[in-house]
Amino acid sequence: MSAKLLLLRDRHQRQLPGIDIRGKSLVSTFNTPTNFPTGTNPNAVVAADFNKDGKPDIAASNTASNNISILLDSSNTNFNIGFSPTTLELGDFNADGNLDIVSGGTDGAAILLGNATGGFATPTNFNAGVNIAAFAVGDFNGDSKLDLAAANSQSNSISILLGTGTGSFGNPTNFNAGINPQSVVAGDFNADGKLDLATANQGSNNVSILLGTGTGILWSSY
Ligand SMILES: [Ca+2]
Ligand SMILES: [Ca+2]
Ligand SMILES: [Ca+2]
Ligand SMILES: [Ca+2]
Repeated sequence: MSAKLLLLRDRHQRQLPGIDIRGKSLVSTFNTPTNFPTGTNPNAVVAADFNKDGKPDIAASNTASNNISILLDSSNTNFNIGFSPTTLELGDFNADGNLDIVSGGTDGAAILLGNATGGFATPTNFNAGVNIAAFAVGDFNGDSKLDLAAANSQSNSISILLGTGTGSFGNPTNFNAGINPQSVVAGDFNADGKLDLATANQGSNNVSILLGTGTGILWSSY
């Protein structure tokens, strides 16, 4: 039996502790997908261990059936949200230790509060504006409660929705972005300890950086 030993070297060509993969192929076998049913026209997925069994689970948003599919090891449950979703994100918005799901779309937004066994409460709709292309999750005002940033694709803006810590959000406050923002991500881009946002603007071929003030107010600088 041939032995394979993967030798790792650093940039000075010094040998690092190797990974002994005797008898094992280096080639991964990702060529046989296994398919699981969702709702109709799923367009986004997120992975997390919703039922805390140590194995990742899947949530998918379905644009044509207006629902969110939760795929656990042994079950597949759909939650109707009452609008066509375009995106979904995760966070523990009511700080109970269980992951929750927020989803948005052209006509609304909803939150699904999770429990410890992978179940979710009936979705609650909230006002986040219209034409939501994407959400980013973060604590934008530094109160330790998770907030939302929504990319509003048709109004060329970003909305900040401050979380109450109970799974609800305040009314959206809008800030200018580029044209047709399709994606938004949070990060501290100027290293001042306050979360900022970056948007990908499909209509203006650029990225907007909106600097956070730490109060939930953003400065557009693009
Ligand atoms: Ca799991
Ligand atoms: Ca939660
Ligand atoms: Ca907050
Ligand atoms: Ca910053």
